This record gives sequence, C-alpha cells and structure tokens, in this order.
Amino acid sequence: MSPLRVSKVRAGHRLSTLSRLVWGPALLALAASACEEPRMLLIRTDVTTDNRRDDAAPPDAPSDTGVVTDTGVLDAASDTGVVTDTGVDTGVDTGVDTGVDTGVDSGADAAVTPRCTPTIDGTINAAEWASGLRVSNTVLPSAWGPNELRDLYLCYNSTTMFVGVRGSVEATPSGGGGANSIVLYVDRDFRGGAGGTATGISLFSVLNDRMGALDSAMSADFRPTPAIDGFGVEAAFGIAGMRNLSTMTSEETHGWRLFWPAGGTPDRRTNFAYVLSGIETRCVDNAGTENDACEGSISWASLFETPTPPASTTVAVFARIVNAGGAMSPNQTLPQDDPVTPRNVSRVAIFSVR
Ligand SMILES: [Ca+2]
Ligand SMILES: [Ca+2]
Repeated sequence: MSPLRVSKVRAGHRLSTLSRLVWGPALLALAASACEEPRMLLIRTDVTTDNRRDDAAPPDAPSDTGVVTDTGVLDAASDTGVVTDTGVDTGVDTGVDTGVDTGVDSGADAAVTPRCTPTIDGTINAAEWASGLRVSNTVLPSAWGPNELRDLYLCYNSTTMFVGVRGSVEATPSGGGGANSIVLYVDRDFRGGAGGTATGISLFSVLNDRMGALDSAMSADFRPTPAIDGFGVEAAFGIAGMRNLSTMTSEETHGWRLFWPAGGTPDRRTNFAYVLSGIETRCVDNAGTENDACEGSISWASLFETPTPPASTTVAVFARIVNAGGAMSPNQTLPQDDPVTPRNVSRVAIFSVR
C-alpha cells in the first residue's frame, strides 16, 4: 500500500471528524450557560503555581548588587582623570629638588660663617670685637714699662681674619738699641684639622731671618712646650716700634709674614715671605696710654695662599714683646703664660673657624 495515498484519504476524513468534535461541545456550552450557574472558579483552582510570581521579586535584589560593576567603570574613568595630577606632581617635584639641593650645597661650600667685622683703624672699640675672642693678661705690671701688652682680640668673617693688640712698644728704648717689637704668631691649622697632620714651625730655632727689624725680632727662639701637641706656626704679624701707621701692604718694620711651606727657594724659614696683598695694618700711638693699639687683617686666601681656603679650621695664636734682635721678652705675655719664663709657650689662644 502507498502511505501517501492512504494519508490523503485519511486527512480528509479526520478533518471532517474534528469539525464535528469542536462544534459539538460549543453547542452544549451555549445550552449550559442558558440553564446553569457558571462553574469557572473550580476550573482555575488547578493553576495555583501562578501565585509564585510574587515570590520571584526578592531574587531581583542580587541583580541590583551586580550594578557594582558600573562603579568599577566609574573608577576607571576617575583614575584616568588623576593622570593629569600626576603630570603636575612630576613638575613640582623636579623644580623643588633641583633648587634646594643646589642652593644648600653652594652655601655650605662657599665660606665660613662670619663672626664679626671690626673696623681696622688702630683704635680698638670693644663693641666692634664683641663677637670675637678677647684674651687679656692679668693686672701683672710690665717689667719693661712703658712697653705694655694688655689685650689680644681675634675675630673673622667669611673672607678675612682680624687681630687686635692693645699695647705699645718703644721705638727708641731708653736702654739703647733698636726698637722693641710686638710679634703675634699664627698657627692657621692647629693640629692640622680633624684627623690631619700638624704643619708649620714648632721648633722656632729654625726661624732665622736677620734682614730687617721686624724679621729679626720674629726670629726669636720661642719654645712651645710639648703639651701643645700639634702646634706649628705658618705666619706672623707685628710692628717694630710703636707709631701711627696705616698700610695695606707689608714692609720692613710692620705687616704680615709667612714661614711656610719650608724648604723652597728661598727657604721661608730664613727669608720670611712678605704678604703683600689681602692685608691691613693700622696702629695708633697714643703716647704710651692704654689706648695704644694695632689692628690687622689678613684674608683667608692670603693666609692659606689658596684661592679657596678651607671652609673650616682651627687657629691658634700667641703674642709677645721682644727686644731688637729678638733675644729677650718681658714678663707680660698673651695669653698670660708663666711670667718667669716668657720665652716658653705653654698657652695659646685657640678659636674655631666654621
Ligand atoms: Ca678698630
Ligand atoms: Ca700649623
């Protein structure tokens, strides 16, 4: 048998049968509605699962939590905006670091911190030296009056060291001979600085320059005691014979000398080097009164003979009166030492330069 042919015949048959099945109940329902109460409520009771649509609402809440993802996106956008701030920060940091580092380094390397800058005019005013170091002898009267050695002042600023000596010496001693001198020896780097090696003259007998009144006086054989460990002088300041004086260079009877470095040609130990620039020497002769004084200055560059002297050092100084030729000294000394043996040096005035 052919399925196709059988199917066509049966389809036509079933369609006519289905039509009778549909229309049959519809005619019965119309008849029932006209005669009875509707019974719709019983039919709908079977679909109770419809009530769960209300219960489905709470699970939506977790979905809302999922919106956090949107927050993440917003953060990403904000972060992008902050990139602008990063640019600004970079600029500020670079500017500040560069400026501060350069400034601090330059300042620290440049020079020492000034203490005071007295007026170098031969008149010592306590106020102009107030920030410096004052070293006085006691009330010990001079065994060589009117030759007197009263006070020693020391100070400095960033470029220059200053010395002041209140006292006087005879230009023509009553006992005959040449002028007496005030001499002040300078150790520019006491103990060679931190961890350094002491330099300069510690054995004074090697100082022997007999050309000129002041040089001859400075050739005095002083004897620093071993207790002053690391003391060695490189320079000296002085005047032979008190008088009014104002000069910015060194000459035979006054000014600054260098003894160091030794061993050159000529050797500074026997031919003291005159310091010719960066200095001042000013003295006022007040006829033997207590206002007799000399003030002097020397630049750090001239004292160390370098364009850029050390930024810090320790300077040690002592002063004496000596006769012509430097063989003898009176009892008054600065700092005041043992008055019985003024040729020995057991005390020096020390000041730190920073
Ligand atoms: Ca002065
Ligand atoms: Ca020295």
